[in-house]
Amino acid sequence: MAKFTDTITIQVRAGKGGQGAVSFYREKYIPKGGPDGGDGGRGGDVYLEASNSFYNLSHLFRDRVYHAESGRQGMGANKHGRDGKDYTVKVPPGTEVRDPEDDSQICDLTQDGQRFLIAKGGMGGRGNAFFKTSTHQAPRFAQPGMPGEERRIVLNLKLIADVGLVGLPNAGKSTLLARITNAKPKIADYPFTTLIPNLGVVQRADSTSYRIADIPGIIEGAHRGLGLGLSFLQHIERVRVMLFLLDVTGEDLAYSLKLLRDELATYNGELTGRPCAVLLTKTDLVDEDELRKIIDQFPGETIVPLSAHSGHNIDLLMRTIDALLE
Ligand SMILES: Nc1nc2c(ncn2[C@@H]2O[C@H](COP(=O)(O)OP(=O)(O)OP(=O)(O)O)[C@@H](O)[C@H]2O)c(=O)[nH]1
Ligand SMILES: [Mg+2]
Repeated sequence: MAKFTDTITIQVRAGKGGQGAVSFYREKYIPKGGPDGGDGGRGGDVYLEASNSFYNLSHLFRDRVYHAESGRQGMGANKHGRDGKDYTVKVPPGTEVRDPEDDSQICDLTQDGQRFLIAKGGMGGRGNAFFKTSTHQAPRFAQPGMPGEERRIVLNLKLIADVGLVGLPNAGKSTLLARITNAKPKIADYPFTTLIPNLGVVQRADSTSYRIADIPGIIEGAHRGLGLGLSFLQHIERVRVMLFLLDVTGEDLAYSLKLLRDELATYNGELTGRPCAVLLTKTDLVDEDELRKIIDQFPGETIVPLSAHSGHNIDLLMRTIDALLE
């Protein structure tokens, strides 16, 4: 299982500028040539770039320094030092960057290919040729390169999905995700099978698509850290549509729905105002009469009874999601 990393602190350091050269033109029989020390190269910059090739931050190492190359020294014969190469730290779209000092947001990388200059390289130092004036023909000094910018940053991943699946452990969230998207999450008959959020893409016939996030199951007291806690809820903070999954074989489903909503509200009151539907899962395990009684417990809700196993009402679900997304 791929390691999932939500938050990581790293350091970035841009390249130092190269030292300017002190050099004098020398040739046989010309004892006193003028200054010809070239400038140092510019230090490389460090960029952050969002890339769809990454789903998490596990390719990065905590507290490691990611650095760009320094500029090279200037040389004689007015040769400038080479500029340092830039360095790009790639992150998944949905990575928010914060300053650990005051927790302010530095940038939010949401789109594939979006880049941000996070540390600027130092200027190269001027070589002594630069300092030659009419009164000062032979300067014996050159400038040092300037240091590159250096900072600590916090990368905070919030998966970008349009639809979030929320439910108690074992409700059938991952099974549904596997049924309707390209994702291959782990599915098993025990709670807390899903330990890390899964993301799947639904391809519509008209070749448009949307993304669904399946997060670990939520239990009562999650906001106090019970179960896997609510930390994973940050991944559905930005979804537009919320789907609450209730296993029809479970006890007191109306209470379960209230519990899910209460836990979400404790995390972020705004979440419960989003368009949502209640999915009654595993309908293949109950008969029609039982199902009728269960549905009647949810007046006023948008209900989709379905079975990811038999495929019952999966088409209705897809239409319901489309309507909610609109
Ligand atoms: N009969 C039946 N079983 C189902 C259906 N959907 C899921 N299950 C079973 O329910 C169990 C739990 O499914 P998961 O998809 O892992 O549930 P989950 O909500 O992702 O669980 P956690 O990740 O632990 O929160 C598995 O044994 C599934 O095979 C269904 O439509 N019908
Ligand atoms: Mg799961």
